[in-house]
Amino acid sequence: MRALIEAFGRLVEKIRGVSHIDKSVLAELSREIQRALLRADVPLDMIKQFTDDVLRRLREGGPPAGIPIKEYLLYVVYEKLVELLGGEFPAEFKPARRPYVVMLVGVEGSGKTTTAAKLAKYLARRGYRVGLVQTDTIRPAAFDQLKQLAESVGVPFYGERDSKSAAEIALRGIEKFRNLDVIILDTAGRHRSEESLMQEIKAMYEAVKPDEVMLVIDATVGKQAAAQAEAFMRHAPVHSVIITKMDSTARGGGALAAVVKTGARVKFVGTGEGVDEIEPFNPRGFVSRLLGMGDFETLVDRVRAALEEDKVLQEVESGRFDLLTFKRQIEALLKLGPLSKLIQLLPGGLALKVSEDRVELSQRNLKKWLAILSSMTREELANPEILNASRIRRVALGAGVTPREVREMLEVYENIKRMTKILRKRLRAHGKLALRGL
Ligand SMILES: Nc1nc2c(ncn2[C@@H]2O[C@H](COP(=O)(O)OP(=O)(O)OP(=O)(O)O)[C@@H](O)[C@H]2O)c(=O)[nH]1
Ligand SMILES: [Mg+2]
Repeated sequence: MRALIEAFGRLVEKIRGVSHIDKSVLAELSREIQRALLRADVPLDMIKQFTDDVLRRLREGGPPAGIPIKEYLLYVVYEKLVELLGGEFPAEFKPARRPYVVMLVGVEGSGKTTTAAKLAKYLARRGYRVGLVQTDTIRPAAFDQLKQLAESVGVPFYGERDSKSAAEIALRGIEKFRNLDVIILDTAGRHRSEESLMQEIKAMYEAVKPDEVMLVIDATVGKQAAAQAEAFMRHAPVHSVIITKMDSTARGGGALAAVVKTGARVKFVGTGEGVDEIEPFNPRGFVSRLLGMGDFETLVDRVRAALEEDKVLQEVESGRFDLLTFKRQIEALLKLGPLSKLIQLLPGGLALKVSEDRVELSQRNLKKWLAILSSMTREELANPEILNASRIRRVALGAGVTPREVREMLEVYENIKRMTKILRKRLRAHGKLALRGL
């Protein structure tokens, strides 16, 4: 993981040093991105796709006004990395019924037994009553290993030292723990062959019908994780994946990306040998750490708000400016602070006129307007002219303001709308921040 952070750290440094964008800067960045992803052992086709995507994003449009080019580059790389690792999803573990049976599967030494104990502790801490069942009848030490781990994390254990059938042990374990919330089944990883391992897993799956099959994959296999996941998927459904040993390799990123590509969902990552070293996997958090920035969310929010503003400007430019546009503009303004481009672009005289109308673009006013706009229907937002006295009363009531305040806001909107003609001319003169043609 440290080597991975270093590789991405170099990329971030390079981006921070960028002062302008041209072909050679893009080529250099793209090489640095490829180096970092190769280091992480991301599959080659994914690397190619990734850099193509990033470059396309940059060519499609430069940074929105007000956002320095390097911040925009960081934003694009960050967003694309999050996407590569599965996008935005909450990695929640929610036992849908009781008892909820989790079956851990994986090749020999991937970390199943350790992970079973980690998961048990993680869930017990969150108030679930958890039981651990050892079904590994092949490795002689497996029984004691999990029994001791269960004791150390303080959850009940079930196992049968001399039994031969894994499925039968599992069923008796589930019966014994039927009053608990979550039952975690550990399985054998050592087998004569991959085929016999898969056959046992298949047989056990069919006998036990667990609620969730979790595949445990060692991060050091890197992009091979995809083939491993697919092999298991051919024999039993894989509902979720845990990637272990993230602490001990630079290849964890590649393992994650490769697994995501198979369509499986990574729910947890293991980050050490200790029973506490497990965490829910969350692409945003992971990428923030990778890029070594704690405050990424603010950067992302700022760039998103600025992009939104650009979109509003485009709508103004194309002559569309209804209350929906106005509402989105206010939302963007609230994120960006009061120095909006829209206001900056207002012809001086008109800006003055706006303030003469007692229109103060204070945060307080913006919030009030947002409340007013939020109590309008979509129809009203798209067709402001239908807002008659009774509709205005209803909107005022919904927003907790007076009808007069609603009318004031509508006046401001009308004013700005009237200005859009002039604004459109200005925008054309302003030019577009095009990176097209690179
Ligand atoms: N550094 C590190 N080591 C881990 C992690 N998870 C497991 N290990 C180590 O990996 C080794 C194998 O772990 P086990 O839990 O016994 O693996 P297993 O899949 O149960 O192995 P078999 O039952 O033989 O198939 C042990 O030395 C663990 O301490 C992790 O997240 N980080
Ligand atoms: Mg084991």
